[in-house]
Parts: sequence; structure tokens; C-alpha cells
Amino acid sequence: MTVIVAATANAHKFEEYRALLGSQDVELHSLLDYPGFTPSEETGKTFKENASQKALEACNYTDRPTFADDSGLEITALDNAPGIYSARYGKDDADRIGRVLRELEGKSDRSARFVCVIAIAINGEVIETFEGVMEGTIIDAPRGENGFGYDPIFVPKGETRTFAEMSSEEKNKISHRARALQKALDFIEDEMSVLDDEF
Ligand code: ITT
Repeated sequence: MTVIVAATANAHKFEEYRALLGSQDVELHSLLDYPGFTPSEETGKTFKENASQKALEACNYTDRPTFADDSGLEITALDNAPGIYSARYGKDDADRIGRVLRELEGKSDRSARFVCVIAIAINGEVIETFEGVMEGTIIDAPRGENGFGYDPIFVPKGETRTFAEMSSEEKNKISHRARALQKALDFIEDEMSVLDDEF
């Protein structure tokens, strides 16, 4: 079976990818399968740059088809912070959520969006990137135990529950990550059919 690498050290992200790719005929590795590899600091200014950096580095190390995502929460009233700094916005999830809620105190615009950019790297080259977005609102206090990161304060558009109150199956139907991945899978399917036509 083809091995592909999901270049993430975030176990929650990896579980989402494992569930989303469950029906595909591939064996999925994460960076936890390559303990000798330490990703370098993220230096990009955009999700796309960071996703590309992560995918390329891990592809070069593992010599496998690799994808990586860079993702985060953009909050309108905070000039789209924390954005690419979402993972670096505090020492742990509770600290990061506390900071966001403090910074939003007294602000009436609670609109926000989760963004995920997936980069695919093959043979030492980033071949394409794909963006998925889920719009929503930030509530006043965390609710729910599922998911990870900012899920307890994010209510996706059209829902009343936070991502953390939804099952993983429900989140995986509409999330920014699922949307980016679907675009990547559509691209791969199209490319594969082009190859099939040629041979
Ligand atoms: P890798 O770089 O190893 O993949 P990371 O957690 O550092 O792991 P990012 O740099 O992409 O990943 O940071 C993404 C952060 O954005 C993540 O740590 C969460 O705080 C937040 N985030 C992204 N997707 C999320 C989601 O689906 N639910 C909640 N928070 C999310």
C-alpha cells in the first residue's frame, strides 16, 4: 500500500486526517513515525508559505509523497489575529482561548473564520496548495470537550453548537481542513485520470 506522510506533529490534526482519509487506499504516516526529524521554525508570512515549508521539508526527509497543513483562526475584530500565529498565541489551548476572549471583550463583531491551507510535496517539490475556509462566530465562554485548539469558542455558520460540542464526524463534514482536503483529493483524482489517459 502506498505510504503518504501527513507532516504534522499535532496528534489532533492527524486524527482528523486519518478519519477523513479512512476510505482511501493509502497508509498514512505522521511525523511521530519519524522521530529523527525535527521541523524547523515556521518562518512564512502566510498559511501557504508555512504549509509549503512544512510539506517540502518533511518530503525531503521521508522521501515519500507528503502533505502538510498550516491553519488557524482569523478574527475580524482583531485584524485577523491570531491567524498564522494561532499555535503561538499562548502556552496552551486554555491560555490561547483566554487571550482571544480578553481581546474580544467589549467588541460587538464576533465574526471569524478558520483557514486551512494544505500543501502537497512530491519528489522534492511542492506541486500545489489548497485552501479551505469555515466561517463562524466566537462565543463569550468555551463550550464542549471535543476537538482541539479554539474549537470550544467557535460556532460554525449555520450551527448553534461549537466545534467542540460536535462529534468528530460532524466537524469533519464541514471543517476548513475537510474542505481543503476535498480540493486536494479532487485535484489528485483529476491528475490521475490525466495520467490514465496517457498510458
Ligand atoms: P503542525 O505544524 O505540526 O501541523 P501545529 O498545531 O503547530 O501543528 P499550525 O502551525 O498549523 O499547526 O497551527 C494551527 C493552530 O491553529 C492549532 O495549533 C490550533 O491552535 C489552531 N487550529 C487549527 N485548526 C484548528 C481546528 O480545526 N480547531 C481548532 N483550532 C485549530
